[in-house]
Amino acid sequence: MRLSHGFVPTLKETPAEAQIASHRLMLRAGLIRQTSAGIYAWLPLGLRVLRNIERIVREEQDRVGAQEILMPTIQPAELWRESGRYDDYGKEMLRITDRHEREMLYGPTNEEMVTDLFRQAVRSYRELPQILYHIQWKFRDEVRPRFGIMRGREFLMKDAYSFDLDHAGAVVSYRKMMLAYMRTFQRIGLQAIPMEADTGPIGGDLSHEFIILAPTGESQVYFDAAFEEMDYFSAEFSPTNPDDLERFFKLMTTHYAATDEKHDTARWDTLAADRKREGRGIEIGHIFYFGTRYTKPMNTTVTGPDGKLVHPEMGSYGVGVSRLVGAVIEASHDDNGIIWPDTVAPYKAAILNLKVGDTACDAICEKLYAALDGNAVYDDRTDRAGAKFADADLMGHPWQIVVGPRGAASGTVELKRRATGERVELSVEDALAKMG
Ligand code: P5A
Repeated sequence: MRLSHGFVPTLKETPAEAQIASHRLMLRAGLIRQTSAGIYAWLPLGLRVLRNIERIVREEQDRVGAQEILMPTIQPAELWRESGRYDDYGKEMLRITDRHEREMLYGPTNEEMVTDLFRQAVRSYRELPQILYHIQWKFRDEVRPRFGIMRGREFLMKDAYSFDLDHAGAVVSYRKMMLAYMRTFQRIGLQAIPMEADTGPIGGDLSHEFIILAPTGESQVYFDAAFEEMDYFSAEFSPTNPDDLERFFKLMTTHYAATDEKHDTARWDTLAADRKREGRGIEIGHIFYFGTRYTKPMNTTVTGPDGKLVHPEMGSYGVGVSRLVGAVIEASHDDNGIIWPDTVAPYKAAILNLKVGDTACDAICEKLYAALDGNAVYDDRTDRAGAKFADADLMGHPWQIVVGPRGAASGTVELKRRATGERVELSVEDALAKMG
């Protein structure tokens, strides 16, 4: 992207409505714009980050054997009457009436719809387990949308749904998803802790929230210091090996970790004072096991091994894909702007031409831009150098390549790593090689 013609409306001033760093920086770096309360348009830089996160989420879902589908955003009220949630869901549900006076709604989640798809297609226990997921926009008419895309009304969620013959099978699916989630978060550069959590309007009796610590987080959380010391690599556990799954689940759930609603003061008090940690956290994912909560009322059965009809056991598993963009920024920024982890950065590098119009500067910049093959932002604007440095830091690309007239004359550029501030003077070729 050439910044002179890029759609990147950066802001010099801090927007008054933004209370937390990620919201402030997303507006200032031109990633998003609000279009209604709690509803946002994604601009080119923001959308590239969203797509990168989505891709990682998708790869890790596929790796544990989940199958991608795409369900619509608009759902018939009828399905929600069957499960009994239509009236319970209250004002958070955006209800719509079509021209034939049919009651519809903009989906806040898809348990009912996926159960309906399943019951039409699956007949026998031999076809189980099934894990289906999609990445789709949701709408929840939140009372207090705030913090930008962190608590929006329209937001992008990855939601997966598992169907198993019995409790033992459902537990395996639950563990697979926990593993997929921890792998996803590690790849995005986030240290998440699975915490025992409430099931709320989804229902069920086993649930974990995935929390990253941040002073601006909306939940109060309590956990054992063991989570700070854990040194494991989630990719070493195989999702198809039951022993690995069990070992991983134990590792994640043996030590105390709970959100406010599930906090058990009696258990907490058995922990030594110097092992207690508490703070604020951001919920980036939430998984649920709820057995036959939907398959029973929705009359969903398969034939079991003995020929009798059984209600499959379900779980559902959500990741806030759009919320993750904000969460990454909360976890990785400084006073000057965003510091994107390599895996989700909108572009790998920013090329800063300090003297647009200078033959040597222009030639080197064009060469770098071509070599980076669509993975660089080229600041070819005629602004002063100070403004370019500030914008590059604000946008947070992992590398900055500074091309000034003095270096250009001798064929060198300055390569800066955004995360460390480290700078080195290198030839064009060496700079490209160093970025890998
Ligand atoms: C699980 C998948 C569910 O809806 N049904 C399908 C279950 N769970 S949940 O906890 O309610 O949501 C899952 C994740 O979505 C994100 N999220 C939000 N992100 C932005 N703005 C919101 N208003 C919002 N509400 C939920 C969270 O990351 C949550 O963990």
